[in-house]
Amino acid sequence: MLYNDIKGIIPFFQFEGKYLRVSEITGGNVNNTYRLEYIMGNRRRLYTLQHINQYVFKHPKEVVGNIVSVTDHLRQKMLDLHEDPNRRVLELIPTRSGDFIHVDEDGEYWRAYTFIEEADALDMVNTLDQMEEVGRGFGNFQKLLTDFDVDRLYETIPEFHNTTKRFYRFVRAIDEDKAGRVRFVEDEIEFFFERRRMMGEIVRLLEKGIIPLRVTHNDTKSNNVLLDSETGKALCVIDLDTVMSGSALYDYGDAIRFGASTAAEDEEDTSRIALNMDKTRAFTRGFIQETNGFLSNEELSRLPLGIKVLTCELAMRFLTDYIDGDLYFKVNSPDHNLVRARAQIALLKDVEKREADLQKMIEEFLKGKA
Ligand code: GN1
Ligand code: MG
Repeated sequence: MLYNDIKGIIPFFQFEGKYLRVSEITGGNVNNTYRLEYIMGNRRRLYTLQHINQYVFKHPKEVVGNIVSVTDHLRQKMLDLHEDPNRRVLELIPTRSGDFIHVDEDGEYWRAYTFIEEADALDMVNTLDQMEEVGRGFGNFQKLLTDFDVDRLYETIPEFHNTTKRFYRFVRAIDEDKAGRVRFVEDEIEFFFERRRMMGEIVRLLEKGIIPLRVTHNDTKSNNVLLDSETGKALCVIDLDTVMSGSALYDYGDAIRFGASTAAEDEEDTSRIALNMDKTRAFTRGFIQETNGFLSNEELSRLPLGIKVLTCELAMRFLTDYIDGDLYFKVNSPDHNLVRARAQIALLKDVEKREADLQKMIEEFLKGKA
C-alpha cells in the first residue's frame, strides 16, 4: 500500500490541513514521486512528495541546495519582470525543523513541493502548439538563468552529459560484464563504437571554447514543463535535480529526442520510431524565440548536433545499465533497458537520415524565414 511508504514521512513536513489520500506519480525513471491530498476547511491542498534516489544522487542535500538557489533566483526574476511567480516557480515545502529535506531513520532522503494544479505534464506531446510551448518553456528557463552565477551550483551528477567519459564508462561495463549480458548485445555495442567520435563533439566544442557553458536544465523531457490546462501556455519548469552548467545543445537535443519522437521512449516496435519534423520545427520555434537574443550563432547553428549527441548518449546509458544489470534506471522487466536502448538507437538512425533537413530548418529560422 502506498500509504505505508509515506506515513512515517509526512509528519515531518509542514503540510497544511488534514491528510486525505496519496497516489503515485509514475513516469520518472529515477526518483519515487507521490501526490498527496490534504483538506483545509473546505479547500483541497495538493503536494508532491519525493524520495530521492541515492544511487543516482550521491549528495541529496546539495541537490536540494541547488533547487533552493535556482527557485529563489527564478522567483526574483518573475518579480523584476512584474510577473506573478505563483504557479510559475516550484515551491519547496519546509520540514518541521525548517530544512527543505528530511532524512528518515533508514538514511533515506525526502523533499516536498506544492503541487501545481490545473497544469499538464505531457508524457506524449499531442499538438504542435503544445510542442512550441514546451520549447518556449525550456528556452525561457535558460533565459532567466543567464545571469545566475554557475559557481553557486553544486554538480549533482558529475560529468552528466560528458559523452566522452560516458563512453569510457560504457567500455568498462562491457569489460566487467557484471550481469553476463554482453553476449546478447554485440550489435548494439558495435553501434556505439561506430559513433564514438560523433558523440564526443559537444564536449570537444566546449573544451575548445567554441561554445560556452551555461546554466542548463539537462533533463528536458516534455513532462518537465507544466502547461496551463486552461491556456495551454508554458507555466513552470520542474525537475530541477540536474540544473548544472552545460551546453544549450543538451537542453535542445534532449527535448527533441523525447518530445518529437513518434513513439514512447521504450517502444518495443522499432518500426514505429521516427523523428517527427513538424514537432521538431514547433519546438525549435518556441525555443529560438526565447533564446535567440543570447545564444551565439555557433550554438544556434549546431542545435541539430544536440539531437544526435543526446539521443546517442541516452541510448548508450540505457545499454550500459542493461549490461550492468539495471542498477540506475527503474525497470519494469529484465529487458526494459535493452528495449529503451534499441528504441533510442532506432530514433538516432532516423535523426541521422534527416540531418540535412534539420540543418536547413535551423538556417531558415536564423534567416527569419520560418
Ligand atoms: C531520467 O527520472 P527522469 O525521467 O526525470 C534521467 C534522465 C534521462 C531520463 C530518460 C538524473 O530522468 O537523464 O534522460 O530518465 N535522469 C537522471 O527518460 O539520470
Ligand atoms: Mg529527471
